Amino acid sequence: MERTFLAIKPDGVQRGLVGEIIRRFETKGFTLVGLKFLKPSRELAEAHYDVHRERPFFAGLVEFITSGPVVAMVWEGDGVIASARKIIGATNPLNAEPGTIRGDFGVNIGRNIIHGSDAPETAQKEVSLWFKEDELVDWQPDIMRWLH
Ligand code: 3AN
Repeated sequence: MERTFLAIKPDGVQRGLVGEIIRRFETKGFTLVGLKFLKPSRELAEAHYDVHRERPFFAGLVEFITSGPVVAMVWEGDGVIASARKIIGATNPLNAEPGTIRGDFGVNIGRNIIHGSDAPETAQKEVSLWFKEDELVDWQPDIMRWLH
């Protein structure tokens, strides 16, 4: 089953959007298999954004992502990588469609609330960068079990 890495950035946490964001992925039908709340180290942040190392915004991006707590998550489901990117919306919140997380809550490209892996290779790399294998839980939702 496909997995993706999502992280609610310090602005999303500070603005009290954690519950709202998790709700969107839960109600879509994806399954949460890993969750942690942490203030990322500089080393972790630089490894995560390694592909952007040469970009002018790299230093500011690392500064921002290490400035406060982040909700790091792994979600599972059919097509979850591409679907999560749609739910998140365009990188620049001013271009993101209403109904997407960035379209509904974001204004600034440097403060765009949430990160989502953009492809299977990056998803795999980011999941193993942020989580140890034994921090991920293998389980299947079984709603009927609680209703009968
Ligand atoms: P996305 O997060 O939509 O995959 P990327 O991978 O192009 O976007 O960029 C990674 C992060 O770098 C973005 N989430 C954003 O916070 C930051 N970023 C991208 N472009 C800029 C920019 N022009 N100025 C400041 N920050 C940027």
